Amino acid sequence: MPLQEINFDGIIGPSHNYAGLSLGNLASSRNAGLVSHPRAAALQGVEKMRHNLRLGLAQGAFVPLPRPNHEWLSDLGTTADEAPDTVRAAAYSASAMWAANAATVSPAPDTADGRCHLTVANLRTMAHRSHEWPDTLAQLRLAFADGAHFRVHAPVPPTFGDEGAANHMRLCTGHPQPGVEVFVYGKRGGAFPARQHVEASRAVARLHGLDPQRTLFVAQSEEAIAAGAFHNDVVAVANEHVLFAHERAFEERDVFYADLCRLMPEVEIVEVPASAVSLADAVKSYLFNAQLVTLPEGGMALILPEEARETPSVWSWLQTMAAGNGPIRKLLVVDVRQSMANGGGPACLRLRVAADPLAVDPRFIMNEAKLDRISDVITRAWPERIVPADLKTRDLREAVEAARGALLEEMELTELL
Ligand code: SUG
Repeated sequence: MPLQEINFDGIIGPSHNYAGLSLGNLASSRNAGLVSHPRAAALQGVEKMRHNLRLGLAQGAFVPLPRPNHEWLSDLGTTADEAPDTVRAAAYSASAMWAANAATVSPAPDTADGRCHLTVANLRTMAHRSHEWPDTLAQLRLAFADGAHFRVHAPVPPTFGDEGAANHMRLCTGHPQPGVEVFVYGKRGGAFPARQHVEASRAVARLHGLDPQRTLFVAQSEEAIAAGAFHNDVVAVANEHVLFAHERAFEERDVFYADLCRLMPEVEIVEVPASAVSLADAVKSYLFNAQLVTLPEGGMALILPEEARETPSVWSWLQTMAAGNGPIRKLLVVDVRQSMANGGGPACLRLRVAADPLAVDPRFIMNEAKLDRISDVITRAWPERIVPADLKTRDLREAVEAARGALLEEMELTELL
């Protein structure tokens, strides 16, 4: 089978809760302490995968990580019972659902050795995300074990923050063709942290054996980070030859666009002016956190969160765009509200890997029957709701651990237990 884009979604874990852990992520801060609904959240995620399968797209999934993370708590000299509340909440976070932060991926046509390279992200800026990588690495090494096709790298040293594919875009004339890889980093973010360090991006590009002539390092605008765009994928997304971005996404927009046009004359830049959609509306609606996909019948679609349809400036701009002559013709809306309330839209929930699906461990590749079985486990085993005080209880801990165990049994992935 030829190389194609596979979207791997993070299955939303049974400990999904709103702990307000991510400074600079406005939804996370705003919704801190709310009651979460893990079962509904995970079912929303499964329905998004089903929606994409029905479009004829290749779909994969990653399983939730072990929560609470006892190993991490033990490294901190504590336990789930004794840890301070914020540390306990960090140990319980289901944040690995946002698979766009799992790793950076360079498909085989771009790399020196002709293999697809993945570097797991160290996620060092946020405590609750900094302990994801060892379990994510184990999972990636299982899913992409075929050394003839894949090389999976350990994270770059935590001196430099790396947040994975959320700060990386690939432009190409078609997925099997060599691409231009764009690494977006942050310098400053006003009161908020800039999570992606340029040296981490440069290290990933070197480890992946990318051609320096076809690799760009682009600074995210300080204004965008300060407005709540804690990752580039909150203000820009690319697919094949199309870049869809907010006018204020990049620090030196003109230089970036000129470089891109020089390296890829076929590029089409669909830019949303700030006069039509403010950065605040872009962040609130997650317009750019849509999945921009190429449909099997041709043409591109945006898979948008409901919040984009509910934001008048965004929806009216989208309607005009889709009716015009541009490359994006279809607007498809999905409900991922539980994830959105923690700042994760449709694109955050997936990691794109352009590869031959037959080279991937089949346990991670989805079809409708598998999604039915996964949703049965979720319906049976995921907690219906979590209030912050529940994290202190043995009942919740046992329920969360049993739920993950049941899913791994169902997916025959018990080596990840
Ligand atoms: O890292 N939210 C995640 C959202 C990640 C979205 N990913 C992309 N943009 N690709 C984050 O800020 C909130 C957890 C909490 O507050 O409970 C959280 O981690």
